[in-house]
Amino acid sequence: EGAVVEVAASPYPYPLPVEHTALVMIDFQRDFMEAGGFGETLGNNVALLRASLEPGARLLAAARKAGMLVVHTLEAHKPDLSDLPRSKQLRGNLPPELRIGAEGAMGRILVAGEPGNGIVPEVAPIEGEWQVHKPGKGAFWATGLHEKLQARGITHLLFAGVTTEVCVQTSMREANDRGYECLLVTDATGKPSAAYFPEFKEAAIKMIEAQGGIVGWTADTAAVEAALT
Ligand code: C5J
Repeated sequence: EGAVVEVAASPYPYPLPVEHTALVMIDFQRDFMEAGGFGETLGNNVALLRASLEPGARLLAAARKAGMLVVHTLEAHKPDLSDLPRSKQLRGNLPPELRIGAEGAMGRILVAGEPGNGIVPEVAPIEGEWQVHKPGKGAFWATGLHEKLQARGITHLLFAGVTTEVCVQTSMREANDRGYECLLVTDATGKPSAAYFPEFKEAAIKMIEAQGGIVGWTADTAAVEAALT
């Protein structure tokens, strides 16, 4: 039931049932996009991700206008770090003062409620949009997100956010295995020249589309906007 529009996508057109589709904005957090956060402590050039913000904001506006459900995820640990596996805490071989939970330039690194853990203003959530704290890279592990989407009748997911090669790709693969029809919005995850690892991003897009869309579809923001208007 309800309107179904078609997005010009790869590897073939993507039917988008507006009332049964959610936009999932992955981890547009200061911890990944600004200096002094988790992304930078891992040695990344966080400025490279900022190209995702303009298309991300346009996509958000288009989804809101169409009345679609919007879900924002945050990679965020509880202040007592009870949801932080030891393996994740120690990964990277960083000194204790740079690990998750340590005090950084924007508060405790990757801890819920700290300034650095918040979503950047360009794509900030508004009243009524879901905010999902996730302890892992994927949005479906230990979050209850699948059950909530099922209860809401959501069958289709559009993915934007950072980083394509880690949290976006993990979440999309988790969703694909749970039966969702997934579409990666390529420029709203940073243009190919704007990822922590541009070559990983290009490869991620190819992996998704390959074999007849084995993980789902890809399209740019303009294609989604055109379908929704
Ligand atoms: C990472 C993320 N890269 N949001 N997190 O650790 O992609």
